[in-house]
Amino acid sequence: MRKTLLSVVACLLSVVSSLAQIRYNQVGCYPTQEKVIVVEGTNPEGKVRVRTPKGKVLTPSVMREAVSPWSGKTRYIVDLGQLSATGHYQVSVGDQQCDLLVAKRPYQDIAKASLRLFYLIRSGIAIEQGGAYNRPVGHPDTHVLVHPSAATDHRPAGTAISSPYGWYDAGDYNKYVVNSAFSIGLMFAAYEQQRGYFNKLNTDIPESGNHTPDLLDEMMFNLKWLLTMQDPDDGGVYHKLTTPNFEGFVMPADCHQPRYVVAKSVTATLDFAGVMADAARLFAPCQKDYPDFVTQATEAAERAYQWAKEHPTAFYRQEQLKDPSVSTGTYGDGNARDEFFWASSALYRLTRKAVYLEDARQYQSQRFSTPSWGNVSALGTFEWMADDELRATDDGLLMQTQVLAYCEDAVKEVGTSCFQSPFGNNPRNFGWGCLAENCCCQAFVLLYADLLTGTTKYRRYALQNADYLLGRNATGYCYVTGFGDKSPMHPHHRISEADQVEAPFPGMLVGGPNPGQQDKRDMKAAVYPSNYPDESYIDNMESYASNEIAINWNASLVAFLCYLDALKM
Ligand code: 9MR
Repeated sequence: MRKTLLSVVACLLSVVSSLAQIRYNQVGCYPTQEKVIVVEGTNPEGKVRVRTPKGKVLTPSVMREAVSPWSGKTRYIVDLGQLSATGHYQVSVGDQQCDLLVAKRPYQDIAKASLRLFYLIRSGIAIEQGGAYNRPVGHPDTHVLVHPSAATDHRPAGTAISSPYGWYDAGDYNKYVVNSAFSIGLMFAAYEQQRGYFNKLNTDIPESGNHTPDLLDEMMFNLKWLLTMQDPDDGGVYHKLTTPNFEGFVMPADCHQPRYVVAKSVTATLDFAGVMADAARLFAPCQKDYPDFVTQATEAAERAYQWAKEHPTAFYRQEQLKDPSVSTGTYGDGNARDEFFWASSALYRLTRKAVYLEDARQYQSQRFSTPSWGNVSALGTFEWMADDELRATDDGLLMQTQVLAYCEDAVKEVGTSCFQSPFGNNPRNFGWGCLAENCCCQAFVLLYADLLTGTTKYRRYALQNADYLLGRNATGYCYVTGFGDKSPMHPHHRISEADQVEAPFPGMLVGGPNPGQQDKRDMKAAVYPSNYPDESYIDNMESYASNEIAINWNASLVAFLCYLDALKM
């Protein structure tokens, strides 16, 4: 009888413990970073064991519980303690185990991979330094047609122009000015506050041996393309370079649809002006490698801005395009105030012309918001924060207060959150591209705020978002390809799907949980496993709304992870 009871209890215990799931940062932690795991499924009190690299066994307790406001699931938050010696820690809860790495530079490899990804997605050249990911040239874009929506007397519809290079935007093969300019702008903002770090960062690209930092070389590959998107006759900038419809899942060299430049837009033109002004300023020390660029970029930026002033309501309206109609990404935006703010601020920093300062003052925002392709006002604020003269003005001081108010608001729910992180506590945190636009960008701003004010106040919270991103979350995914023990294998990324390599390109951040599920009706086989905001994710190549990759998302990953790696704490 006793034996039977014992075996029933043992059996029950094993069921309970096998339900326990450990959510943890699968990439690694700094020695002085907080080491928290989250256990789901069963209360692990008394069952958590940590074997240190020296073989000592620790028995940490549950710090608190939190119930998910939308799924009702209970999460147990366990602080493992300091664990400050470097090495591998074996953490177990019942029969579940994981390996937590503590290292001096835990984010070094993943930070580098996040930037190197941009090399792998270069268009118009053969990839020859990509190892298993080498591929022949595709999309030369030396014969791109002017779409009727972009026609002028000088360039009637059907005129062929050359518009090579640049990065592919995302899972698709098109090149979009709004997103390209934003991505570079964000990485420039990161670069400006951490030049020492970036000047040493080597991403093994063809330009690594020149005199320019690799980050700037990589940006130049896309800037060269951006310059071709400006109409030389009037200074306006085409909204995008695109095929009429998305290509199939084939390699670049196998794509043969005609490519077009389509309508000029005020948002693309202002983003172009902002990023060219930044580039003209930041490439000034790189004349050896890029002798004519500063003059060219300065002129291009000023002309673009002028065009935008003359066409303030030229918003991109894809539904109006015909002969052919176009169904690819829109990057549509009906408000250009934030783009005016960024572009005029960047142009003022470059030229010190009063007219740009007047405009920047007029267009500045009332509050700081997370940088995104659709709202670039943060990039304008970063211009003010990085410029000694602007930062010290009344407006500059006000903007600094707004950044700090944003940070305070971001961290206020950490103590009651399910995953001990600023990101992920509100259903609105989740959506298309949320891991970049909300998680990484928020963390980047927290680290940026520390640099700005000379404190270390917010780094703890930024690191918590890293924990979330890299595995301490509701799905248990480390959302960056090639890192962690459970990471996306089937991103919505044409090259990764069509090449003969099983693993996707490393260093790609997927969009992440998206309860909007806008792709649901297009998915033939895949089915979302859950409708809960933070679990609405599927690692399937059909899922463009939760599992795509994109340059703006990887730009936020670069900004965030490189700052983390630069902390060296
Ligand atoms: O990142 C964009 C997201 O904010 C939008 O909600 C979504 C739908 O318009 O489009 C996303 O951008 C896509 C672009 O339009 C085309 N290339 C792939 C991009 C990532 O999904």
